Amino acid sequence: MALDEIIISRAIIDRYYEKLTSCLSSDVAIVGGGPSGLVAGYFLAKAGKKVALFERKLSVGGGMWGGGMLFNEIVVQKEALRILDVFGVNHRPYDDDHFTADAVETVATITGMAVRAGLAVFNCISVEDVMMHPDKVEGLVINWSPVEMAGLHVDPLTVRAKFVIDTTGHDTEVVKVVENKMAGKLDTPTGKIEGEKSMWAERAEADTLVNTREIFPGLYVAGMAANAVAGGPRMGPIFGGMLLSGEKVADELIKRLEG
Ligand code: 48H
Repeated sequence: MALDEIIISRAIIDRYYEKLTSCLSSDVAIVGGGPSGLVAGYFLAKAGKKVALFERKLSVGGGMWGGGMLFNEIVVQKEALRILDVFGVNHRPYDDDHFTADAVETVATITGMAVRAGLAVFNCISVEDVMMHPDKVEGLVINWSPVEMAGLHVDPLTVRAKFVIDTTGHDTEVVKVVENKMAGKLDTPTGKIEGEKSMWAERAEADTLVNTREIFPGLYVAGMAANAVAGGPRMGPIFGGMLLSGEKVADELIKRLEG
């Protein structure tokens, strides 16, 4: 065995460079590695699409790790169990309508399978803007999260994508950028972000699926962001809607890419 510190460094730099340069142009760029983004990434990658996911934090998983109020169990409704089954995540019934799964197992398993399917995950990178060629979102403007956190004046880099998905959760960060720069042009009743409403789990879960769609040419919303943009309610720590939303946006984009 002959381990060399410089080869270790070179191996990391080369491999990362390979991964990043191969994603300078992709079919789909996903912003936010919560449950909806990870599930969307899995199904797109599984279908053979080139797909990159950018996550601001060091770890993906978004709001799923903490279950409800840090009790790390999640609730999933019957309709979404088939998605847990795709990943082989264990679940058990609590009553006829509510099922539970371990939050840590769920995030770790979905993440592992998504990366193995071909999803390129870039953690610790924040999306700060979009690339837009006339009136269509065509990519993302990215920078290291620590640069953003330190408030350093460092110019970003840009990646191109045929479609972008905003899965940034409650904050709808990508849609906010588009709203600010293309006043009144979102596909919502007011042309703006309608804003998330208070808790109503059953309604919110149904709305999440309906609201998962293209909100501006080239820009889709999924997960919690879909409801926040459309003015739907929040749902609390039930995650079936997030999983189904990730599947729906992937299905729609696979059709668009192949159509
Ligand atoms: C890079 C970014 C940026 C950025 C944010 O919040 P998430 O878990 O998203 P969803 O929609 O998949 O799941 C929502 C769920 O976790 C939740 O909050 C629920 C069900 N709430 C109900 C309720 O009533 O409260 O993940 C979003 C991810 C996070 O990891 C962020 O760090 C990341 O997006 N992110 N990544 N660039 N600009 N903004």
